[in-house]
Amino acid sequence: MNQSANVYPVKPEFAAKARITRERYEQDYAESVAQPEAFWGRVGHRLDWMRAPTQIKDVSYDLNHFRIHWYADGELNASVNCLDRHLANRGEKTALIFEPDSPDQPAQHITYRDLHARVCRLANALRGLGVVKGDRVTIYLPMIPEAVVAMLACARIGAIHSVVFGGFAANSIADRVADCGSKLIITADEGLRGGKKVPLKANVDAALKMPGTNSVETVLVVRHTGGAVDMQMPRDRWYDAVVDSQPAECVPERMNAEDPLFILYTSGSTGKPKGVLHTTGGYLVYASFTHEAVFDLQEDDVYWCTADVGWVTGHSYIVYGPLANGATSLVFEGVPNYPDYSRFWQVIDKHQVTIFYTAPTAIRALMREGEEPVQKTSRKSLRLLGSVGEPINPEAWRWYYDVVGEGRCPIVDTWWQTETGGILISPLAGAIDLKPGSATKPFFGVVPALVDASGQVLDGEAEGNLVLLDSWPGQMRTVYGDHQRFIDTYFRTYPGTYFTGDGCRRDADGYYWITGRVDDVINVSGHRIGTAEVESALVSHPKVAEAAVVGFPHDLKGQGIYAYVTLNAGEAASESLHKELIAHVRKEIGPIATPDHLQWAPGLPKTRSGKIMRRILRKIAENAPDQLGDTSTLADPSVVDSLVKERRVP
Ligand code: 6R9
Repeated sequence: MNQSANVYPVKPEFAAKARITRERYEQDYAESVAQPEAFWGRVGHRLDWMRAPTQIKDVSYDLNHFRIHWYADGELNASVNCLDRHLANRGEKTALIFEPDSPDQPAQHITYRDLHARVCRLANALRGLGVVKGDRVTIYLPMIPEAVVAMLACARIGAIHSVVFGGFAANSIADRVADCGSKLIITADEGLRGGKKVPLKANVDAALKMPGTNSVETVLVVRHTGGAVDMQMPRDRWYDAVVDSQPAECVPERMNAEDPLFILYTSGSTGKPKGVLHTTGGYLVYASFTHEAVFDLQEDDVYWCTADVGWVTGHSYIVYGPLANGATSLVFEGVPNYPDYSRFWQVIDKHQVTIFYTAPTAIRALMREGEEPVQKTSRKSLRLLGSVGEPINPEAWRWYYDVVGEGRCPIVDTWWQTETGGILISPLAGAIDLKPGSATKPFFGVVPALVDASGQVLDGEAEGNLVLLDSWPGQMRTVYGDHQRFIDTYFRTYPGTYFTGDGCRRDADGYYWITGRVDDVINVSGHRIGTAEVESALVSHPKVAEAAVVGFPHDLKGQGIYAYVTLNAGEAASESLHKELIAHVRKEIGPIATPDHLQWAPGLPKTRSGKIMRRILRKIAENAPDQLGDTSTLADPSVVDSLVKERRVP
C-alpha cells in the first residue's frame, strides 16, 4: 500500500492560526522529556494556586521506592479554577450549553456566574448535610447541568466524587458505593435518553437494599422528568428543597495538590472494577493543558464532547478541562439517533459548534445511515473534529473527515485511558500530519515505548505492548483502597514502566497505531467491560455452573461480547433460558454488558491445570476455527470440536 497516499498534511490555513505549530511541538516535546521539571513547572502556572508549588515532580516507578507526586507542596481548589477565576473577565460568558434529550425542549445557556452560584449553593447544602473534606459522594445522574454542578460542588468542599454512569444497574451502583463507602448519593427521579425513561432513583433504592451500602446517609434527588418516585424520609431529600435556599457564595476548601479529586471505577482483567483515583493539582494541570493544546482551543470556540460524564472523557473533556480553560462546553442529554439520525449535526448547527469530539462507534452507526442525514445540515461552524475510546478504522475516519467535516476539519484521534487522566497520544492539528487510524505522536512529556512479551524494548518500526517510561501529571495515583492492586496491575508486568494493557504498532515515521487491548478487557462501543465481570454475573444465576466470556470483532461496536455457558447438571438448555441469562447480565451489570451471543458449552477448553484457554474461545467466536493453534495441551481436546460445531452464527 502506498503510505504517502494516506497522509493528510497539516493544513497551512489551520497552522497559521494554531496554538502549536510543528516547530513549537518539536522543540517543546524535546524539552518536556529532557527537563520535565522545568517544563511542567512552567505549565503549572496555568492554574490559580492558593499556594504555588515549588516541588514539581517526584516520581519513581522502582517498586522499592515507588511514588508518584506532582506539585506536591502546591495548594489549590479545582472548582475555583473552573469558576471563580473566570468571573472577572468571563462572568457573562456561557460556561455550559445544555441541549436536552428532545429538540422540542428549550436549550439552556448557563454563564460562568450562574454556574458559580449553582455550585456554591450545592456545596453549602452538602456541608449542611455533614459532608466534609475527604468524604466520598456518589453521583448517579443523567447528562444534565446538575451533573456538572455536583462534581464541582464536591471539589469545592474537598469531597471525593465517584460518578457512576447512568446506564449501570443497581448491583453496579451498590458495588461502587460499598467499595468507597459513600456518605451521600446525588441522583434524579429519572433519566431520559432517546425519549425513553431510565429509573435512576428506583435503581438507587434497589442498590441501597444491597449489603455494604449502609454508609449512605442521604440521597439528594433532582426533579428532572417529574416522574413519581418513592421518597424514604429522612434519607431521601429533594435537591431543590435543600439547595435553592442556600447562599450563592461558598468558601472553597484549600486542597493539597495530591489530595484526591475523584474516584472513577473502570474494568480490568480480573475481579471487580477498580476505583481509579485522581488527585487535584496534577490532574487539573494535565486535563486543562491537553484540552487547550489538542483541541487548539480559542476564546470563542463552542466545544462539544458527546461522552457521558459517567466516563473519564466526560470528566476531563466536558467538565474539568474545558471549564478550567474558561471554554463553552456543551452538555447533551440525548443520543445520536433520536429523533432521527441528523440529531448530532442539527445540534452542531443550532449552537454553532466549532469543535466536536465523539467516539468511533457513533461515527460507524451514523455512517451506516448514509450521507443524507448529514447533508441536510450545514456544519459550517465546525473547524476541528476529535475521536476517542477505541481505534478508529480508516473507513470511518475518512467518512468523518470527508462527509462530516467536508475535508475542512482536521481529526484528532486521541488515545488515552481512565488511568491516564488525559490524552497521551494524539495529533496536534497545527503540528502533526494525520494518518487515518493512527493516534500519531506522543503529547508533551509522554514517553511511549513498545516491549515484547519478555519486556525487551523494541526500536524503530515494531509491534508490541504499549508502555510508558515516565510519568505525567494526570496519571492516576492509586486504586482506591488497594494500593497493592495499583502496583501489581500497572507496574509489575514490565518493571520500571507503566503498562497500558494495549497493543500497539509504530511505523517507519514513528507514528503510533493502537491495536486494542491485550488483556481480558473488551472494548464495547468504547466502553470497557471486564470478561471477569460478565462471567461472574452469569455464574450468579442459579442454573449456571461455569461461564467464559471473550470479545469478538463487531461492525458497529468495535468489539462484541461472546459468552460460553455451561449449565448445572440436570438443567436443560432452552431458548427461554438463553433469553433469561442475557436479561440476567443486563440486570446485574447494566445494558452495556449485554452479551451479543451466548453459546451453550457442555465443556470449556481447559489446560490440565484447569485454566480456561480463552485464546481458543476467541478464535471460535471470531469464526476462525482454522486458527485454533495447538490444542494438544488441553485436558480434553474434543470439547473444542463440539464448540466449533455449535457456534452461534451472528
Ligand atoms: C479515554 C478512554 C481506555 C482504552 C484504551 C484503549 C482504548 C481509547 C483510543 C483507544 C485506540 C484511541 N482507546 N482511546 N484505542 N485509539 N484513540 O476511552 O478511557 O474508557 O479507560 O478506555 O480504550 O484500548 O486502553 P477508557
